[in-house]
Amino acid sequence: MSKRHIWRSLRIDLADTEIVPPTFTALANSVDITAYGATSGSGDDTAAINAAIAAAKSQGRSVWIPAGTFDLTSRVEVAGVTIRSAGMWHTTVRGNNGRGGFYAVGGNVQLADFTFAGDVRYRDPDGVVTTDAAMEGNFGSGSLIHNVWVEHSKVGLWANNGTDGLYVAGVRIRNTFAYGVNLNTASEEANRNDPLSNTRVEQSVLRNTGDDALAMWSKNASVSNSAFTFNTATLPMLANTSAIYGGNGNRIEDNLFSDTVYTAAGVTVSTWHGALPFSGTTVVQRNTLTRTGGWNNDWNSSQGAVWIYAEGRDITAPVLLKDLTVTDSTYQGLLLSWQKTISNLTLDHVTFNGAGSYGIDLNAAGSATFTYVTVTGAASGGLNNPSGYTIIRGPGNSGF
Ligand SMILES: [Ca+2]
Repeated sequence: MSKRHIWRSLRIDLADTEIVPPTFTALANSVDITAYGATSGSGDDTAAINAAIAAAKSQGRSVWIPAGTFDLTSRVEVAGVTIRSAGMWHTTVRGNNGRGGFYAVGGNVQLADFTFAGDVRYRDPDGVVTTDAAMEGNFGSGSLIHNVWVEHSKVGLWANNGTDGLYVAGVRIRNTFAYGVNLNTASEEANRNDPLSNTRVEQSVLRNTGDDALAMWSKNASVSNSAFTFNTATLPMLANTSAIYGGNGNRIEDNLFSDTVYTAAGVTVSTWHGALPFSGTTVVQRNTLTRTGGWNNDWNSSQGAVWIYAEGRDITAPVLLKDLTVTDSTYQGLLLSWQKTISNLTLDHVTFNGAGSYGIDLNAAGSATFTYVTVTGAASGGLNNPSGYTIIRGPGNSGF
């Protein structure tokens, strides 16, 4: 999409401004895609970019995408290659007819300093793939994605089985039709049992995603030792600003989450979606949640700003909720659901300021420890505990 927006309507809801940096210069000794037939502007550049990647790999060089606009009509496979560009304001790689993107098939993939501008205008039906993620695949060790701007793709980053040691920073993902980032093991391919490990997404901004802005999903194998840190996620049109479905020792830390819309929480920790069991300690700390939570028409029920949802399996491995500020939640501040056991849950220094229903709503079996947890301004009251959930009260609690 155009990077300069002109509003002709009478009201502006949001404007982003920033100082556009100058174009970066090509890395020394890199392979320029224009030397392999890519041309800025019209014309499919998929073959040229593939040729440049092949040449770069054979020569031990990196790929350079200069300032300009280049077109993909299908996914480009990447492994063992660095692709750098003139900057997200200067180099645009466009998708066409819903297709195009970068598909990792191994380690040492570096993608940097460009915009991926898809033209996706609808969400794929379940089980039917007619559109591509901007970035997808198994990003093996040594992989790095930085300063990439994604618009109008199916998904921003779908990193799956085999991804290990991927570091993502400085990415902005907006206006996708499904996830912003999903670190998952849901591959149906031969690597479906490979785990995903040691991956971190930070200092990134996600807005108006069509599903979870930031998700980890342990489907066929464990997602472990991975983290979402120092990100800002707002306005997912569906689902959560962040979610962890199963997995081992993952973390959501130091993020700003706000303004969820539908079937949504600010942070979800759940065994939903066929997730494998939790193991290790799942940590959610130092996050700020503002106006999160949402309504689910399918269930005719609400979802809390912080939502621990034991669906397919109990959640009995430790979950730590610490140093959270949860403000003006649409429904509950904290919701535990539904009917299975949630134990080894700890809340430490969690503040619930304002909630559209209960501050704390407990609909599960099990027990949790509450220390320095405060509830104020909850419309329906500080606590609802119809399930007789065991509250272990430490010091410093109030309002529930
Ligand atoms: Ca072209």
